[in-house]
Amino acid sequence: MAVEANPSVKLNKIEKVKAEKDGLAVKAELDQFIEQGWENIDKSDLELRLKWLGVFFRPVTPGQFMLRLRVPHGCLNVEQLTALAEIIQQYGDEGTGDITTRQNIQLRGIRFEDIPTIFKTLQRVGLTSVQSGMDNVRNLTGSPVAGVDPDELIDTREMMQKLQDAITGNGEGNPRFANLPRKLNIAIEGARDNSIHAEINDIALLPAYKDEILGFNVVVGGYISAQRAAMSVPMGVWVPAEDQAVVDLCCAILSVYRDNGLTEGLRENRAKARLMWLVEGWGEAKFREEVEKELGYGLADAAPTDEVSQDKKDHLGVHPQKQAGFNYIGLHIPAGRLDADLMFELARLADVYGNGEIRLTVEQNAIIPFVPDDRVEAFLSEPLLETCSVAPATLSRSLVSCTGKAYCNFAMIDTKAQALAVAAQLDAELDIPQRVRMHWTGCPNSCGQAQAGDIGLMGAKVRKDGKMVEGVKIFTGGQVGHHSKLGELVNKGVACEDLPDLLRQMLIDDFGATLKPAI
Ligand code: SRM
Ligand code: SF4
Repeated sequence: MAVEANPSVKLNKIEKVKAEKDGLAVKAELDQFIEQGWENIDKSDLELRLKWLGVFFRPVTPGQFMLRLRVPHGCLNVEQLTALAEIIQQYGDEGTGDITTRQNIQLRGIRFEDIPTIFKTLQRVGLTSVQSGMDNVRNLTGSPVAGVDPDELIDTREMMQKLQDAITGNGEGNPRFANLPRKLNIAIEGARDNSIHAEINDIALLPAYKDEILGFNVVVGGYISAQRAAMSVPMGVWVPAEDQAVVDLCCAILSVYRDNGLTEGLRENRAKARLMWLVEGWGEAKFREEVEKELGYGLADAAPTDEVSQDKKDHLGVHPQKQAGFNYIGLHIPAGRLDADLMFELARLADVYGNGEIRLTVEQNAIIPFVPDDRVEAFLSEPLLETCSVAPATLSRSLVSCTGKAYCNFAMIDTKAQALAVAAQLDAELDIPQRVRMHWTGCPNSCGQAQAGDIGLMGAKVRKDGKMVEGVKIFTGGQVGHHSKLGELVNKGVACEDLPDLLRQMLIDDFGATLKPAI
């Protein structure tokens, strides 16, 4: 949906690109682009508009594109995971996948000319990559153990699929919500442990009882960016746990955000364009009023408390399900990195031991549900578990890392490789008596959510011995789950080569770690 020109507003660069031609317009031009060759297509189409289809040109690996899917709730089935593995298999060593911090999948190594065929494959297995980048609603996150968690309050999977369908036009692309002032993140939590970091989503629904009816309290405006990290604030409303009510509310918020982006100045400055700026600019009362106007009816006041009462689970290991006799088993995927063989093997385990489902988590791990009690032992002796452990060492277990230098041109460090190496070294040296969630992110955009970690590491250039070298800024104190809070910057720059020593001391001083006896 094009934004009408208003001569009194100075549109930012990206808004001008969108005003010239809608992002989704490239869908109809794909065949022509392929005929031309990616090297010859317009820069705005190549680097920006193709992201509306989930196709990302990577300046670090020109000619090898990244495809960002949508995996609402992180729920995949065997057929889907196998299809994704087959897609990257054809690219040999260049073909990799990542589980993202929004429990989603990105595929890499993709050749431009293969995209139409890949889109057909995605359609065949019920997946889409549409509207997964730029000024769109990103992958919708929810509890990765929905439907199997014994403590669950609301199974939000169907609701989430309906919401994705409404936003994306059943996966075909929906101009109605394809030109927001900026990206927008939505999370819907049906469990008690806030497994999806509600507080850093632009819109988040948290389970809450109102007059003994189960529904959600709504919080809005959470986000992280290079300029600012903000916790969400209460919208002051409650919505019943009914699919249509939730879809209508989210769509109304999106419409209000979209339609007021111009008049409220959001479309002028991209650094001040996330939903929070509208909520703060208007105040919560007016924001609610505008959303109610859009809906055409009033919303109920928020319930006094929500039902988030548990520490955040990491879901690794074997856990009994609400269905007697069955277990969900969480596997650690080192730094979320997948290759075709690993994906085939995960799919096989889900097929042979489970009910064919694979779930992804925002910690970039995988869960296989519905493993019967009498199959758990056999499952645990599968060779894949040597790589994807159910009980990794403390630091490796809770590691989260963004893409980093290998593929992302914003990155100042090679996050995934360093994160794994540092965790392995310190796990070998220390006994650490408690969970320590280390979040690595390659630049201030903070895709790896440094502010959510017990320890957050953000790529930076730092000065050492008179030279600029690769380093990190350090955050501490991030809390997730019940009592969530953002971490704070405590060290403005340490060289990567000095990091293991510094982290070892931090773990000893602040997390009760002790040195393992030398063997
Ligand atoms: Fe992100 C931009 C990767 C989650 C904040 N993010 C990018 C780009 C697209 C930059 C680019 O064009 O190269 C990165 C693509 C690199 C690549 O090749 O993979 C990128 N972001 C990622 C992923 C893949 C990190 C990961 O390894 O998991 C995550 C994909 C999620 C998904 O499936 O959709 C990812 N990004 C996040 C999160 C975490 C979250 O959503 O919980 C954040 C912080 C939360 C938020 O957005 O409020 C995040 N990414 C950003 C920002 C800063 C946004 C802002 O308002 O300024 C950018 C830059 C931008 O949008 O201008 C960015
Ligand atoms: Fe790239 Fe920076 Fe995001 Fe990491 S945090 S994926 S380096 S944009």
